[in-house]
Amino acid sequence: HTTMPRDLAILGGEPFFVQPLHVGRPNVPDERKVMERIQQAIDRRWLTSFGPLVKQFEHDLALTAGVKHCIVTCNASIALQVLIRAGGLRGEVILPSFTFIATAHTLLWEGITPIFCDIDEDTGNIDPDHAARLITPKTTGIMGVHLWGHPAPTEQLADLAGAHGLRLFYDSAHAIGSSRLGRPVGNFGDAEVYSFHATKFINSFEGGAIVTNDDELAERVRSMHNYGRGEGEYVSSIGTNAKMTEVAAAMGITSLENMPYLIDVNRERFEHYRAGLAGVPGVELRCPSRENTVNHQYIVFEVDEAEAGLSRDELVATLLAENVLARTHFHPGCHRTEPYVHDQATYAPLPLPHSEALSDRVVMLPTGTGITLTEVGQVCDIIRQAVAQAPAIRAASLA
Ligand code: T4K
Repeated sequence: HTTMPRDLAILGGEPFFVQPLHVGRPNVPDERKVMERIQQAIDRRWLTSFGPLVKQFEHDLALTAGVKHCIVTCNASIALQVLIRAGGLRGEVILPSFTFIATAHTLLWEGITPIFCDIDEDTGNIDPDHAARLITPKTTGIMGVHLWGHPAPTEQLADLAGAHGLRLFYDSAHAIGSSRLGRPVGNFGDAEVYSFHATKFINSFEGGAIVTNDDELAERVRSMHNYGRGEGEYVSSIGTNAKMTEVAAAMGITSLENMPYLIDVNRERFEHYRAGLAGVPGVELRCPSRENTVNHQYIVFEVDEAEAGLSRDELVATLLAENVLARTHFHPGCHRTEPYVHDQATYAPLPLPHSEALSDRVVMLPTGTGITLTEVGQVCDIIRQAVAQAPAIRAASLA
């Protein structure tokens, strides 16, 4: 790599990067195509409510995932709320604590008690054996999460849900383009929800989608995301406004056209990080398990404090000082976050040692088109140098 020997910024040097490197810097597809599509929408005077771009985006997504129905929405949080209602969830729903807070909040927002489950530390995903121990007479469903785009143990979860007559949904906000045992995400459980927030590798500025192979559920979702209306003015149920705009769909369609290229970009950066971090004591890049093919939209490594000589937080502070805006998703876990932290007996009736341990070790690094391969190498060099100078960094952070 090109990094010259220098003082780390945390030890008094200049930040290596002048411009900050963000986790979640948007991938922007062919701008000309996006603008053309937006111009067409304006020319048509059809800006939202099931316009041609929204219909095309739904069609393209369904085709990509090989799924029967797709309903796009204004974001994934509202999509989860609509799905929770349309799917008839109530009482208690089991979900991993180690996820973005939206997975839990959307349940609570709908008057459901989220019950936090532990994870398998190797995969970061929900542990079905632990989930089984959380089932009570009030349980109506399981909300799995394909964490960081790595598909959850879908076979065991399907068995568990089937054995107890539970609904099985997936928060697939991270996982479009990933697959498990050759089956694309979008086809698991009763329905799945994608996110197209600007920080996701496929984005529509803001946006989400519910995908399902269940005809009846799709019809209810479609109605509820449009104020509970059916054909014409007929209202069949409670509903909300979760519709996507044509501008968002223009970005979404163009972004989705780019997905194979973006997965290559992500994979290339992942391989570069893997090579660059190889052999750094106490630093381990998280890799997909054998069953899964992943979109690599998140680069996550773990810090073993004893081996690295630095805590996760000391290493993050070192990176931030260099203008590498590393994140610690999803520290500290939903059960240790407001409002759940105040009533752990209700929300986390069993201890969650694996979620707590992993959430204290993870660091998320920049990837996608927002970082070059040279910069990836430089970020790795900073991490290597930080571990080599761990005693000095520790002394500086104690001073
Ligand atoms: N379920 C899961 C498992 C999720 O992870 C999420 C969302 C959801 C459900 C809900 O999906 P949505 O309702 O959002 O569709 C972000 C995102 O807002 C959120 O979508 C995402 N997950 C979550 C993990 O992260 P922030 O607050 O950390 O992102 P933000 O806006 O601070 O941006 C991160 C970095 O990216 C910053 O350093 C700045 C940079 N950035 C950001 C934006 C928006 C840019 O350079 N340009 C931009 O346009 O939450």
